[in-house]
Amino acid sequence: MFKRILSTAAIFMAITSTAFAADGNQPPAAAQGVYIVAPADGATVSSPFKVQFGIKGMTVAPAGTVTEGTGHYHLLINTTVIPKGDVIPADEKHLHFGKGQTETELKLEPGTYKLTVLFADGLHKSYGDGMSASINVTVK
Ligand SMILES: [Cu+2]
Repeated sequence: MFKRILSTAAIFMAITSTAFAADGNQPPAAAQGVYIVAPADGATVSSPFKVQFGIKGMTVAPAGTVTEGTGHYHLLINTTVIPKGDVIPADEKHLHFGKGQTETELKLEPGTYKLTVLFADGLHKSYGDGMSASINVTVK
């Protein structure tokens, strides 16, 4: 009986320590990624508003030359991620920041939007899902 309680306690501790490790303000496990610094996911904003991008594990560089480990940001508005290796179109739903900009001022009509940052190489070829991140915002 006592032995059984002990092993239950050991399992419980193993579970809780795993939970702490996953949860405790540590950087995510992935070595590379992009994210939207601002606005926050779920935010309500007034147009125009500033969108700021962030990256880890790769470097921002102007478009034109292809250098491994570098690329530039794209902002996708209410649309899906371009598959890895495909060239990102340039239109009103796919904005390129080919000068290496890390933020932009966005002007949108009132409504709800899904904003996706997508990183791509110097020839605008998508790095795919793993180098993208989305938020939802409401423009009032
Ligand atoms: Cu581009």
